Amino acid sequence: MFRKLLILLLIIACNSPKAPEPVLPIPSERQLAWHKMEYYGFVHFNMNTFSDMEWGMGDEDPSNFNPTELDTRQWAKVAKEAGMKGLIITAKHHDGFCLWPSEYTEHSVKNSPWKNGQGDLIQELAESCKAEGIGFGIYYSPWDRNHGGYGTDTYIAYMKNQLTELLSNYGEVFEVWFDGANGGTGYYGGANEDRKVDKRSYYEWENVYKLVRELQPNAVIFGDAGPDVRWVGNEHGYAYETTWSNLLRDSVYAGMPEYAEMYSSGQENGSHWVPAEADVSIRPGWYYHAYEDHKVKSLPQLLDIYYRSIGQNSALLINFPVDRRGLVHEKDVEQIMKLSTKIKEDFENDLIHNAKLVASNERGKGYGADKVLDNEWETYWATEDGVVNSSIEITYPQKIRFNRFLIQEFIALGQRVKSFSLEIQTDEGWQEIHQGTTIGAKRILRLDDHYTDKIRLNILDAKASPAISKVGVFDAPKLLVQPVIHRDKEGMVSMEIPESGVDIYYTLDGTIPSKSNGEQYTAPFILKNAGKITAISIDQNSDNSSEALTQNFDIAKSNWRVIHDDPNSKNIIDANPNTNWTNPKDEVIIDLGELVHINGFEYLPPQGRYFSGLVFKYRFSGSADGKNWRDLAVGEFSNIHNNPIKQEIRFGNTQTRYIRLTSLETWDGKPTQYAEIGVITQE
Ligand code: FUL
Repeated sequence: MFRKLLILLLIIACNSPKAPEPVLPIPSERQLAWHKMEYYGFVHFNMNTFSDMEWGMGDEDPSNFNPTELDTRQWAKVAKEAGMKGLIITAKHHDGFCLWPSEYTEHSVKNSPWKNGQGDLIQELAESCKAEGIGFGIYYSPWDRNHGGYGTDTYIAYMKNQLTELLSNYGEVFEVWFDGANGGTGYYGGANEDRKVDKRSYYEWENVYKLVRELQPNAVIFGDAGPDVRWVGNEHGYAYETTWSNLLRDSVYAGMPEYAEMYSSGQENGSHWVPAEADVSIRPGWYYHAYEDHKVKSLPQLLDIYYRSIGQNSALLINFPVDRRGLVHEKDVEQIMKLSTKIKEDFENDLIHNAKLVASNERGKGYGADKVLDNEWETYWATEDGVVNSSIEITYPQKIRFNRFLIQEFIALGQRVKSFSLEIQTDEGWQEIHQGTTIGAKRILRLDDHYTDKIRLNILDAKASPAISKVGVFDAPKLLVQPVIHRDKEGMVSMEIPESGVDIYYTLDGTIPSKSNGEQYTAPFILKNAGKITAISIDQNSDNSSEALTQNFDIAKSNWRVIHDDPNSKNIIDANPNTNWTNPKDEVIIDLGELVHINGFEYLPPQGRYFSGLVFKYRFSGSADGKNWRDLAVGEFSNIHNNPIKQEIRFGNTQTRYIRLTSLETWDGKPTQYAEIGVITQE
């Protein structure tokens, strides 16, 4: 009996083809485990949170670190609910302040009022991540603007000691994140000077990596040059149309100036497996600043990031700038949850399961087209050796509608595909709807709606026979967000939505638009007078719609003129919030072109990430002839620095042709800046 079974097994084994040969480089076990995480969170929280900085100098007083409601469990819960598989914490940023009571420095939580110096934030977060069942990672800045020995051997010993603490005392770590930004001015124990280091050799990276491997053998090490995971080369969260996990690793070092341009998308002939990780903050800054509360990324922005990172062969690391309370801010929570809901919706129903699959070539038993159907990483469709040009035909009993197509390579055998295309069958025959280059761990195509009963994925070029572990077909519901309404200086109104297959309807009487009420927006139109526009997005294929948005507009600024020689002064009446003007003087006069009844004025401060010269104390005056002035309002924009949104000041109705805004004091004493100035004519 046993002999018979053995013979049978032998026959089966002889008939099953061998797996394709790997194409080097290939991922290590730890890298493969990391690839499966795909999406995880970053937390930037330490001294900068309290000094309101992005890069502290290193001379900050530990007594400033004092969160009032710190709750690392809330962070971990948010990450978990958002679908993230782990959290990485800035244990020490460039300013050198340590979130754990390190034995090797006084510059840490142990000298802060938080928990009377008895707290250990790293411990708390490690426990919270464990309790929520997500991974725990450490960001450690090699650059240290506090340490007196930075630039010498003493600091390298310090760094190793600290890493030993971090990687020995807090359980399993999934990723160790080494920042490429390093070397420059700093406090350095009181020296207050500029210290440059040789980024290639100073940190003794080989020894540091050895230490990490010893203490955390399963952790991947992140750096510009890997060794395990590399930076994607920008802080917008985008990978590239062509993204190789292969990297010419020996040509790269952390912080090299030409990295982003030359290396960040990987190389087809890269020598080592060093996949990309796209890092991006949910707000403009990495650290919390109250003045960015109104700049949390919107769902369309976050969704775009998701598709351009995870959908382009990269992991995604989204940062939460935890606030001074010690909590992920409610606005950030709201947005990240919107993203996770949308992702779930988009990939809820994989239409591949209703199809019949036929491959143009199969390696044999165990490597058939059906292997792309299961959700197993380890099974895959592969062609015979030497057969590169190949395809899978996906046939449905009747026409389906789809707009997303997902492909995954079996990366354990290396990244193989160099180019592919997607076709659908139409009444006129096959029609190509997409051409792509790399696939890698995951590739997701965002497409217009297509109706067909046959889809064909063609592998056009590859390094060897392709090995595809998953293909997915989805009909993602439309992203129904409120239209963005813009009106220019001349009063020309335009509206935008991020997705095709969705229409915009609007009204001018304040009623809620629908397919039967109001107008469909098809082209820009003129609205010179003051008025309100209410707009909504409606799915063409259903009656699903976004919430309605009502936006008030005052009179168009078409006849206005800034009385100033500087050509940039016109930026403040161009109806574009992204153009500014810095006024060398304290006051600015605008000619409205005719006598106008006004009830108030508006000031929009600059909207860029770094701003100065925000008007704090103001005087606003009006004049019929530009000579005799009357003050209409004097006051202050109390919270403008924290919340630099449009300021609206009302006063009694008055008729004026010229308006003058005098900046009695700017927030930081710098010359006054404006994005826009406007008037309020409506009651
Ligand atoms: C950069 C740092 O300089 C930023 O402050 C932030 O930590 C970001 C994730 O990496 O290189």
